[in-house]
Amino acid sequence: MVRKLLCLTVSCLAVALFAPVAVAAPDTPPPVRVVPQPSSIVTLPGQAFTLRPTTRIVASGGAADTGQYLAGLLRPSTGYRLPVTNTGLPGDIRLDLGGPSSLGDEGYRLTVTAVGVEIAAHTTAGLFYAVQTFRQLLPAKAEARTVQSGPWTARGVAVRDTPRYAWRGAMLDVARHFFPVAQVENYLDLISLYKINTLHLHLSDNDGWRIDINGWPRLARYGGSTDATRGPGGFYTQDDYREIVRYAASRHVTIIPEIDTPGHVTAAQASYAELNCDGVAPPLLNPGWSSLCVPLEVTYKWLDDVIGQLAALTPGDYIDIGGDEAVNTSPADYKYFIDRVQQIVLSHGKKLLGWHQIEAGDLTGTATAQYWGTAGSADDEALARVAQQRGNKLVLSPADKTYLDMKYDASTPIGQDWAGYTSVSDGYDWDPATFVPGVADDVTGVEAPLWTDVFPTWHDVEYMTFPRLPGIAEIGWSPASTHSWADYRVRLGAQAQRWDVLGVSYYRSPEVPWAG
Ligand code: IFG
Repeated sequence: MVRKLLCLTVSCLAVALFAPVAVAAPDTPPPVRVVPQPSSIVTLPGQAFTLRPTTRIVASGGAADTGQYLAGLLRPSTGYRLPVTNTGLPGDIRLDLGGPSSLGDEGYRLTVTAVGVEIAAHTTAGLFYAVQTFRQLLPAKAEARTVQSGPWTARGVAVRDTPRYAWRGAMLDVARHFFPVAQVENYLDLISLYKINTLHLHLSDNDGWRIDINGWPRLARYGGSTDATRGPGGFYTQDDYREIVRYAASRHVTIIPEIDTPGHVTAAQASYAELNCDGVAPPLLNPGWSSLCVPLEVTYKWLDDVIGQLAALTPGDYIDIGGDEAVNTSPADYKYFIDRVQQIVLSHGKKLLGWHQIEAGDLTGTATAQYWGTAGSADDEALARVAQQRGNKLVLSPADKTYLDMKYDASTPIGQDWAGYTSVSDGYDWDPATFVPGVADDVTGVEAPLWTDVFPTWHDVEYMTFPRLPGIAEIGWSPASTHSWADYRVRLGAQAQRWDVLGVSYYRSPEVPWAG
């Protein structure tokens, strides 16, 4: 009563009239805004977990590596010891591999309450994905590499999460412009933040050959000596490639190497005259379309060496042989070539992946076609149906939805626009189950290619990747029922604070309500 009387005074009225918008108290944990949206997430009112200096990460046996990974994420920003132990107490973070098999290869359960964090999964990939979700519940400054002030509080949630599609990919074109191992590993860190599990490396093209092949030393040393803008080029030694594969596996990402054939081969043909039908090596960066010499037997000896060495270096199931834009290869030669190269891939114990034009060949059922047609393209859709009839799976990379080299809009300073502009909402608002009519059951996932024909710098790579890649990641992971641009744009807006802390260049699209 007294307070009410006092509040009749002018000052109190003034405060009441001009009180600032309610600003969250400093220790209010951030709202729950996770990307990709989990298949089931419930916030627990009144519950919150706070990381403390005494907090342990309880992770034993097969879970210990993920425990160490989580500790590595949080020690620098919190300054806490965060020991990884076998036993724990209330208030600790527990990672448990005893989760039910119903969680599948990548699913997990995450429970965050005042008495601790419980993570359960059936595999280490599931534990890893739970960690990606948990880190998004903490303040963005948890991503810092130097000690920040707390508090380190996350709102209480109960999550049970499993992915919609098995294949959630990114592609980095290191042929048009070469990026060293450290930057590929940086990309792996960023894509795995959003539960992407496949990185397709476009290792060869007209403009460059980027992987050293024993017995064919000029491929990398000469074929990799420049790039699409006549820059210094570069290449991966086989040890470099092994390191990329190792690092990718530590982020639960499978590497798929692409050697683009029979087109896009100028760098290889410039390196070895014998790979040319006329026995004459073209100049590097020779303009125009190219084609391997299909009738020449040495072409297949060369391919067997290249594919055999890549297969030995690649734990993943797939070798990608490209197959796109074979403009200078006759249809008969193209079909013959696809059949030959498929036999080589299979002979090295791998499955064949290629752009959807490969369906012109007699593919076996284990091949997968990567669809890059734009919306409503009848010829491309016809090849997608051939894939379905053969039992080949489809990975969807429609150029007008997933090509990260497309400009956001007319004002984008870099990029291409042959498939049109791809705004953040354009890249998000589509469904792989209906994009190509009639092949829904054949779709194994999605992939976002970043072509670097016109991107010489790493800033360009990040600026074009973010903020669109998280949308492809959500399309690949989250249930179709949760798909909503109105909801997603708010959750995406909350990612910017993390990218600022991580030092990621990104386009602040006017479509997104950027938080902070
Ligand atoms: N298409 C070419 C790419 C690249 C791309 C740039 C495919 C499968 C245009 N092939 O996309 O090499 O140049 O947007």
